[in-house]
Amino acid sequence: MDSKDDDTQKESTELKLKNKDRRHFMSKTAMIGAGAVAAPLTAVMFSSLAKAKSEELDHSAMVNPGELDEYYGFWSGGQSGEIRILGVPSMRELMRIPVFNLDSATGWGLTNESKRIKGESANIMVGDAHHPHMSMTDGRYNGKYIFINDKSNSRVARIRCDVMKTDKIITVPNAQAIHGLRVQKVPETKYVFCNGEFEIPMNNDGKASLEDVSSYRSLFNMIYAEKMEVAFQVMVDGNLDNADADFDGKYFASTCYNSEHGVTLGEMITGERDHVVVFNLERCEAALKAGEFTLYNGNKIPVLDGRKGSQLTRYIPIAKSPHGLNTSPDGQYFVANGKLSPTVSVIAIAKLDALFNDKIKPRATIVAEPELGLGPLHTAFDNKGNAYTTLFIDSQIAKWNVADAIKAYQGEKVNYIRQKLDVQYQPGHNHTSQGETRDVDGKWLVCLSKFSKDRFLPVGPLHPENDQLIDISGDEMKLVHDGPAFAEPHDCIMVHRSKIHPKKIWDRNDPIFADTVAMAKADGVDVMVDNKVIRKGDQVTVYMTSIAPVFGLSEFKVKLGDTVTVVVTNLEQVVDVTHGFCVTNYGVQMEISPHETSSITFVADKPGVYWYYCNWFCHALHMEMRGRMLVEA
Ligand code: CUK
Ligand code: CUA
Repeated sequence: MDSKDDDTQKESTELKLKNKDRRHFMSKTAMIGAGAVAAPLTAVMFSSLAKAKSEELDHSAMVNPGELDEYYGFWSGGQSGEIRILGVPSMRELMRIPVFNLDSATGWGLTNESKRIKGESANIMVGDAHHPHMSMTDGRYNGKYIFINDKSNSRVARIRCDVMKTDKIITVPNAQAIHGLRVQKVPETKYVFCNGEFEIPMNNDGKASLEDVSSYRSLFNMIYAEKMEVAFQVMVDGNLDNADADFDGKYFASTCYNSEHGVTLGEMITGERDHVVVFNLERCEAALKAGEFTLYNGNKIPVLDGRKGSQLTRYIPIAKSPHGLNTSPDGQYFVANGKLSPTVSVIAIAKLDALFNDKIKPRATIVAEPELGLGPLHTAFDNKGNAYTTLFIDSQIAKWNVADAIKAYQGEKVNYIRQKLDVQYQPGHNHTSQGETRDVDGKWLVCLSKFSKDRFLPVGPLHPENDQLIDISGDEMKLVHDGPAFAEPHDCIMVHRSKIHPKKIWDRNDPIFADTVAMAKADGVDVMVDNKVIRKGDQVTVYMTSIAPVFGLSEFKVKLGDTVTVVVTNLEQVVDVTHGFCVTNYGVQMEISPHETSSITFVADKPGVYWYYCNWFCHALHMEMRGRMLVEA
């Protein structure tokens, strides 16, 4: 052995020792105080900061210019509050869908159409979007809607996939911090369900004791997917985190931490065990019918009692502070990810009937508890019986075989770990192509890494995240692409392009701008033809058409203090010719795509001449596509 090998040998021994230490104190987390745990955990996370070798790119993932990707990727935009559409495998960003955020490019949050959709939360311009999931029929994506949560303002939004625009946003009452969100898979997405993560007093009206933690509750929320109304809520013990549904239309499961009802970090991690809570849909619907619910906070949403001992739920004890919950696409298992424990817990869905009929104990539903590494957060699946679990602290993805993990749990000597792949760095979610559906195809795995550290040119103290594409079609996982991403994709899905059929231009009867068109009609205006200014007192509505390179009106006159609504209809039938409407120095800006009508309302609070112009490049005479708003003092 030469000296270099010697060094390598020494290094790896040191690494092993270090790993042993790490595992040691991880196993003690339950016993040490929170401060003592948190600091060393941070140190461990960054112990692997040494620059990883750059990798040779495997060009099989290459999508040539002009070629189309095989999958649509829908990425949550985290704190940016939006959704992004990526092409996979190229990882090219195709579009952004503003959802909870204010969007300068499209005027989302400013236009009357978007304000109507945002409803009661129209004045909120921020969001924390985590979990985008597509509606399903018979356990397969149906291309209709994407649903996504807003943790920061307790909202759920729906995106219409025919136009790739948000069409409904609701605030979930009685709950705070809507986090885990999924859809009913079978027979179809009648319900979208989501967790109110933070527990709050029931009623949260400030009248009862605010300090009495025993009155705090976290709710599981069932929302009608078509109506986008809360159908009912289920009160639980503990804090619900992530959830998923079975492939039978019977059970929903959610990880649940803080069974201690703690309100500080220390209090939240004192217990040894937390739970997976399983919800029985049939029993919940029966309780609802029988009127076995309570109303809170003066609203009409029925709240069922699913606390420990309830017939609506079962609490399956697992290692404390679990995080992700994922259903295997063969419909057999719920996999709960340990986070603080190096294990994941595999629950056999086939045993849940017996559990609900009290034939077996909760722990008897667990058929495997493989030890995978440090910080398991989320698990994805291929079509060959393998699972892929992100290890946040180890900065790895562990590929493991579910059947072998079950054998090992029964005492057989089998190695269920197939491979561990280093990822860069600290992965949160991962997701396989169509991996949450019956159409799972075992081709691609995306790993959403929370830290990029040294992977890209430095851009200041705030770093991008790193979305990594991994080829899982062979026996070995192969990293094929790093993609920096702005704040902060928590989760994504990959949908085969055959499932989605977006419109090329707007349908004139689209409900998103139907109210605006109806308003015009009431004013005697046909928005496809007329260019008119209508005054009612100090309310002025300006109707104009747009076709490159002119607006239907080259000027309009208002008085200082008027409330002005500008309605622009894009008459283009040519694909991709989008116009903008923008009033200089007025903060007024919006997009109008072919055959769309958009409107925006503002107060003419500055006298003088203000040019309005088209801010989407549309024509050789785009710069000349403008007019004057004359504001009389
Ligand atoms: S959570 Cu972010 S890494 Cu909101 Cu799905 Cu796990
Ligand atoms: Cu119209 Cu630029």
